[in-house]
Amino acid sequence: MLLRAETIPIEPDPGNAGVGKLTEHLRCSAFFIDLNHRDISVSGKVKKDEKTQRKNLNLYNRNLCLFVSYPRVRGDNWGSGLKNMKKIDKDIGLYFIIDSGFTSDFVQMARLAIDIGLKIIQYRDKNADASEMLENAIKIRKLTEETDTIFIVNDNVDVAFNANADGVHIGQKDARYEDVRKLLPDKIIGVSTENMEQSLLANKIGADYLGVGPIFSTVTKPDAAPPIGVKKLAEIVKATSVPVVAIGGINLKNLESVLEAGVNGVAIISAILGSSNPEKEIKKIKNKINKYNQMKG
Ligand code: TZP
Ligand code: MG
Repeated sequence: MLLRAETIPIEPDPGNAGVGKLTEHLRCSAFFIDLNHRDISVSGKVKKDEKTQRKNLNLYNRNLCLFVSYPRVRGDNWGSGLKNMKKIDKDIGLYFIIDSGFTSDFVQMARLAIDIGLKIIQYRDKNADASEMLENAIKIRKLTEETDTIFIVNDNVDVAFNANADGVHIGQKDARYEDVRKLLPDKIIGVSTENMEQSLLANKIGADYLGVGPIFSTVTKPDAAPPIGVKKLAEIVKATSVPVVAIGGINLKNLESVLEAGVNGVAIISAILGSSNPEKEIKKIKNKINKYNQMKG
């Protein structure tokens, strides 16, 4: 299947970092599409050696911005996930983030999470370039495809699109929600928020869920905002209507205090991936959440 690619000049947009980043991602999308469909290449000829082709296309992408036509424009549902669309509900539980800062065993971790029956996993990779990310995301997609586990890609809209993930999670400095929604009309879009104001806005504009935090201090995200604590978290839960997933420094010890805030889910990285036995840790956290929910009726 081919996506139409047009060349348009890159216009630096200092006023809107989100859109700038999105443009970068879109360029990558076109790059992958070219690689996947050998009948397109920069010169119009099919290159035998993929390495050479990658190099040429990288060079090409540095000079040109490729604009990719998306499902609505194309009038079909490619990339929209319609075939096996998963929706997020209020009972999220443990939202496990498979983070490249802690593991490179993405597939193994995804398999663990699926076998344990987690509702959502996210692939977060601050080390890989978009091509590596896409390769990994496609592998995780394959695993999650026939299961009930929702698969979310962090940050990279193009990777989520091209891997046909169930959704994407964007932060305050990533592409803007409105732009992402246009590109991924039917997918789940989660938005990170750090305070009440951002949470109310994300809730209002239609985010499918909020990732609120950090709740406690965390070493996993060095550029995270100051921790907001569970009291502020509870206020945000009360003031918003979409599911709230708490994130940042959550572990078995403080888990109950986070659940007391009324959240729909808890996103965890280091308490699981930094432990000697991630499987055991996931099970313990899941059991604790289940017990809490049963107790609360
Ligand atoms: N966003 C806010 S805090 C955070 C992210 C991605 C890191 C969460 O990791 P951890 O190890 O569970 O504190
Ligand atoms: Mg982000």
